[in-house]
Amino acid sequence: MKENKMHQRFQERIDNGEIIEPKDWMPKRYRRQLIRMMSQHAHSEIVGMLPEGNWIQRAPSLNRKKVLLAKVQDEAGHGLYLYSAAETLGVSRREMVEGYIYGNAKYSSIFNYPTLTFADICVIGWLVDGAAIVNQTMLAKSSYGPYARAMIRICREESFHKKQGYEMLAKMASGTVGQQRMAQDAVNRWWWPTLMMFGPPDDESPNSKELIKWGVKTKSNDELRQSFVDRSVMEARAIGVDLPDPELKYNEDTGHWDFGEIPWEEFWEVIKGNGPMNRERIRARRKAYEEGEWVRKAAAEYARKKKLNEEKAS
Ligand code: FAQ
Repeated sequence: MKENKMHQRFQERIDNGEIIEPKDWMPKRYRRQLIRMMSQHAHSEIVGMLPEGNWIQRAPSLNRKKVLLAKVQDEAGHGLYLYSAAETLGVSRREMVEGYIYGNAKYSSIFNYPTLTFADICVIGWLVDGAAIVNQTMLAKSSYGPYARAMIRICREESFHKKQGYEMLAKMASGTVGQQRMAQDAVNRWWWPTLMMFGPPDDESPNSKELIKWGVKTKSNDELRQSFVDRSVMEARAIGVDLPDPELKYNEDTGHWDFGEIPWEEFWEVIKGNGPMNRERIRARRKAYEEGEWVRKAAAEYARKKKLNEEKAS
């Protein structure tokens, strides 16, 4: 079949809601876009362990410590499913990992902010996992089978993460005056960076049009951001914290909450590598990667010997 016929057939499959599997024909650009997006997503899960990991030893009780430890382990698992899903597109894990550790592949801007108090851990669960769920629920319907399937389990776990963060924040927001201040301060610092997680505004998002045409994304960055703002307003009110935006106002005509201007300059600086924690995050990941080289070598050698023994025995 000629190349343009194959493109046409591929688009028909997408438009009919068919799921694309690894061995199916796909345009080179579809494959490249998925590798970019899925690997960025995987890196985000792994780098995302750092701000929370910072508080495991300082969690205020044994129970809080156990929950946080389990959450951070879940994020590692998400990174691994996503790397495995991306490998089905013919890229190696080493290539992907080295792409952000030594190259300029991206990971989510949100993980370049510091966690200053334990309230930040509560807010990450509520807002950051909450935003991730809004985005990932959409991706669970993505046209690429391995990505969509990975999202189903990830969303279930993120949903638990969100609830535990919200519950902890609710407790803090109804605690002593000092605790209430700590909770509000964390909300003030994380609110705008969380809105940036959804990506630039639609008219400045070069990838959205193509990703939507191919059913990888089914909603735009702004649509998802709006849906997150709408649900967060109610959740904030219910536990008595304020969202730091004087322009938040319910719009009777649209049925949505209007919000103020996002500080986009800050977003572009963070994704260029100039956020408060970018350098430290990369330094930490590079150190872990280099210190783990012997483990990867030992695993490869073990696999080689095992295969050799199996061949001898057969
Ligand atoms: N950070 O054209 P668009 C989590 C880049 S998981 C950094 O709009 P697209 C779990 C974008 O890559 C969080 N870079 O791009 C957790 C592109 O640059 P490129 C991660 C960003 O792909 C919770 C350029 O800007 N989730 O939190 C960001 O259509 C708690 C132009 O942008 C995912 O990765 C950003 N925020 O839409 C873990 C979900 N936004 O690559 C631990 C999958 C944009 O052309 C603790 N990804 N850029 O050089 C997506 O849904 C999409 O890729 C978007 C961006 C929405 C992130």
